[in-house]
Amino acid sequence: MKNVMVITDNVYLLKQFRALIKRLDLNAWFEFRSSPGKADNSLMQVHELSYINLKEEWQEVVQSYDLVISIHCKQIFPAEMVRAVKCINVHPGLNPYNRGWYPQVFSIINSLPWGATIHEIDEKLDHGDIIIQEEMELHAWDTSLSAYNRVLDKEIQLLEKVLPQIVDGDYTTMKIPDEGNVNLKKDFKKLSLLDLNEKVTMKEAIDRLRALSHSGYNNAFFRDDYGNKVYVLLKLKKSTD
Ligand code: 0FX
Repeated sequence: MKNVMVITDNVYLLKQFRALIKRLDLNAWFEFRSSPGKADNSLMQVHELSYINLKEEWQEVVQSYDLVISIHCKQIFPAEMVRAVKCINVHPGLNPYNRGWYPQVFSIINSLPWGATIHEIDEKLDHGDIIIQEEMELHAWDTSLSAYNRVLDKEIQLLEKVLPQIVDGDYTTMKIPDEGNVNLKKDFKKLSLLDLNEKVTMKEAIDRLRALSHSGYNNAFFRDDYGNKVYVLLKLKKSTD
């Protein structure tokens, strides 16, 4: 029986993952944790997850677990920890393209391939050897939100295919072909301020706005003549005829 720690800060994926392991009936015991201050705390309390601070507690993890799975865990895994225990990441992007934050946002803007990847964690962000990945299409009518909703389900589908092998330590991997590119939270923040005098094509404008349209978040904004901050959210609809 393997001891597996699953760290997630995403309530939807937590629910889907719990349902998945029930279906798969694996020879493993799963302990679930989330990150202090990173997850939606009220929702995580409903799901009875306690926190783990990896910087402070990684040695205990190494001693007690055979495998650690990050399913949108917001903490960077300490290098000492990833060297000492097998760590796997479930990522909403197609490594090595747009590694890091919010891959669908950046792929809408820079047209680099996008999808979902499950990979071993090494010392660099979204960089380790790939266990499985699948490219997904971004439609002209996608916003950040519509693409994001699709990739969450793809991550679970990929987990369904490889989780038994991951638990058994019986899988093959593929090296990333090159370093690709990385986006950080500050790169996302930089996209949010719209310069009303910037000259761009209509495609560039629509892509920037739809990439920043994620209902529930105020992302893209401009300042009016009085200094008011005005948020912009784009709504797109594919014709049915
Ligand atoms: O947890 P997560 O879904 O994913 C992020 C990274 O994109 C991912 O590469 C990393 N492995 C993981 C640990 O963290 O991110 P989130 O729940 O903070 O946000 C989900 C989506 O919501 C994001 O793709 C874009 C959108 N969003 C989020 C924030 C915080 C916005 O549009 N604006 C925001 O301010």
